[in-house]
Amino acid sequence: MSGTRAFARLLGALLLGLGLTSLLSAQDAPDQGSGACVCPDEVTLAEPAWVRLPPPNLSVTAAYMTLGNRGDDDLTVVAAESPIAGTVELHEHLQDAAGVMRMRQVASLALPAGGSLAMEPGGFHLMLIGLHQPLAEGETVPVILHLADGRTLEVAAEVRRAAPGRDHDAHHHHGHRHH
Ligand SMILES: [Cu+2]
Repeated sequence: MSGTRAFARLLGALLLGLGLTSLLSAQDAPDQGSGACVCPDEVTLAEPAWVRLPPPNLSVTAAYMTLGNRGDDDLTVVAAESPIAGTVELHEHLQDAAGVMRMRQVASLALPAGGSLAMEPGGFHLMLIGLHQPLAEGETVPVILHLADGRTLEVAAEVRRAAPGRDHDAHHHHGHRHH
């Protein structure tokens, strides 16, 4: 009797563990088995891709993601595009002499062998310029990256107000302004 009960408890724990594991892996490694990234074998999507929801009437925004390179060769991102934007530029953020953060276009972004390329707020990012239509929070848009060797990555980026897992803004809703 007790053996059966112990087995049932073990099975339950196993199932719970599996459920949690699949939940966690779905968040941590969206490239695995999902359609989040159509990438070369050695390229992983280490952090999910997302596009910042732009303010209304602004036709410019930025896309972020972290790529991993588990291969033996350094890779270089040389261009990007998206069907939702007229132009996509590779950008970096820099502090100028006056201490002001500015962004500027760069010709390429390095994805070193065994390393990663973080595109995140305040750092490297993709600038989506000339949005063809307003974006909606929660929708998924394709972003295509071109590597120097001619291969491409197609990533599904979710339109969000803030970075996944860094959703501090959610706790600071100022709500609707009443005039
Ligand atoms: Cu920019």
